[in-house]
Amino acid sequence: MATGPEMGRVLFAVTGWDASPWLEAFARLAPQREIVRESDAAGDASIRYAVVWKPKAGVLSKLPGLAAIFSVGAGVDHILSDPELPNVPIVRMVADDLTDRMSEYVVWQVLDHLRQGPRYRLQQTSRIWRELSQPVAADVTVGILGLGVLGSDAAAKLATMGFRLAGWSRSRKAMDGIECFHGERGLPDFLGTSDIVVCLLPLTPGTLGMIGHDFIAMMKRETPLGGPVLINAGRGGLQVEADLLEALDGGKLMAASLDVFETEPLPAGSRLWDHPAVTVTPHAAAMSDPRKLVRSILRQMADFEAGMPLVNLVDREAGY
Ligand code: NDP
Ligand code: OXD
Repeated sequence: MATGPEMGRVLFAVTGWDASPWLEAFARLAPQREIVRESDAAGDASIRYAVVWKPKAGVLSKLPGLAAIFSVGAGVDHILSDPELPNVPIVRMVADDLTDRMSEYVVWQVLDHLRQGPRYRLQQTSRIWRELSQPVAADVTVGILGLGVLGSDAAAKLATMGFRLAGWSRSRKAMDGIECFHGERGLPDFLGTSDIVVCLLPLTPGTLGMIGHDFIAMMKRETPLGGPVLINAGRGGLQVEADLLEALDGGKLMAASLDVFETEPLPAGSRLWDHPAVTVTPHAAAMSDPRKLVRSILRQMADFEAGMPLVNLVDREAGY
């Protein structure tokens, strides 16, 4: 393992997150590794790594010694959007802690819709005592957009509860217990079979704005829940919120749980906030916990310095 001067310095640059628990974790787990903040970084050739969330455009291009970029999140759209992004490997976050948290969110929201949560909450506000029809999990197909690290784990956890499962990915897949669809041509059949659609897709040029009018028109109309349900914890850039609201108002979409939005924070004036069929969470489906994630970032840096390859690399061409 490298020590002293061979050990690369690290730029830590996050926008919109509290940096202090991350800095504390770095200091506790690797006191010998120097962490540099953005204000001191420009032109520093001794910085070999950047650990980032939504880094400001152009910051990374000013690091002449940069060898790798680490995303503290699973998604990397916040990095790839930099027009001056240097051509170094990008490592995205893959960690059991993050995966477990996302699957908890997905199971929570799927069960809430299965058990008529949004309607019971409305009834409660009017003191209405009325039992609603109640399908069981085995009557309901949950379709997962994105069968990657997060989508496949959420599917496995939903399967243990008895849900029927469908999945959609870019490449063809065969997965036990999941009816798999892929590519643009597989989307209509996937949507036609899914009662609850869960989006765990990355934001790429191929997925931008895909959950809009045409997508909703392809969703299954007759479902055991009374209509189609959408859960989006992927990225807000995938959804067209005006089209979602129109579909919710017109009953084409029965309900939606949204964790991510076109603009974040969700503007106070958005009608999504108080739509009775919408559950809003503030991009909190799976938080990145520094106590769990810093260790794995440091391990990769040490492995890299010992000559081992980086893992969980982003395919820039594909955009994720
Ligand atoms: P992965 O890269 O492991 O999986 C991505 C999946 O999406 C793959 O199955 C991939 O297909 C599929 N995919 C990508 N592009 C397309 C396309 N154009 N058409 C069809 N399928 C496509 O990512 P993760 O599962 O780790 O994470 C998914 C996303 O979840 C992240 O990118 C991030 O945006 C979001 N996220 C949100 C969080 C939150 O708190 N709300 C927290 C963490 C992540 P294939 O298998 O063929 O490559
Ligand atoms: C992520 C996120 O990409 O938190 O990990 O959105």
